[in-house]
Amino acid sequence: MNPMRLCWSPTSPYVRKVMIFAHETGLADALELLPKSVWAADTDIGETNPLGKVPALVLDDGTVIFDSPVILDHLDRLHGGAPLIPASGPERTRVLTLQALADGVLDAAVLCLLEGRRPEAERSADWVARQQRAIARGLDALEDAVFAFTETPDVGQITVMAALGYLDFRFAVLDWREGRPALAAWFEEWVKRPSFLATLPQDPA
Ligand SMILES: N[C@@H](CCC(=O)N[C@@H](CS)C(=O)NCC(=O)O)C(=O)O
Repeated sequence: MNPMRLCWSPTSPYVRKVMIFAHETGLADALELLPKSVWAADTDIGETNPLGKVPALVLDDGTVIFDSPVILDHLDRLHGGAPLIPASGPERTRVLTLQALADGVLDAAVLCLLEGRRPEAERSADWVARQQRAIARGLDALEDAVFAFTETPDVGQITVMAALGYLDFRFAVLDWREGRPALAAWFEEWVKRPSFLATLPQDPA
């Protein structure tokens, strides 16, 4: 059987989310990593993912799946442990909404990062402020959501790990912990997990 191949980058928080999931479920060794520089002018990522984004997962039969929620849904059916996406009911909806919330915080943070990479004259302070408001509201909603977090990881909490890890990596200046003590206390414990430590982002040299 061919291994699954993951279009990967060392700094993408969505890739990290997939890798945290893989470590938590014992699937990390089942993934062959294909490094992709999605922002390079000559990137070939579009030959695998028509949207030109990582992560994308090439299955053993050559089928390509994306984006990260779909990849996690697929991987959740491949490991032998308890599912990290609840099968049904309100708990499934809560966990998937938590994933969407943390993904949305990430989307806004990535938009801020990209705006900062545009030539100065083309940058919009209003656009950045709009994204920063979305990040702040998303974090406030996460602070309110912590009471329902469980002792074991699920796709929602894994996405929160990736999102908060990304804010620390790229936006330490936002000081997201300020005014969000429950979220900060939760994260302080969860950064100790081997899955988090094994997937720390690194800017390429
Ligand atoms: N919704 C997607 C987002 C993926 C995404 O935006 N990846 C970024 C890297 S952090 C990317 O490859 N961007 C390239 C581009 O937008 O052209 C997911 O959850 O997988």
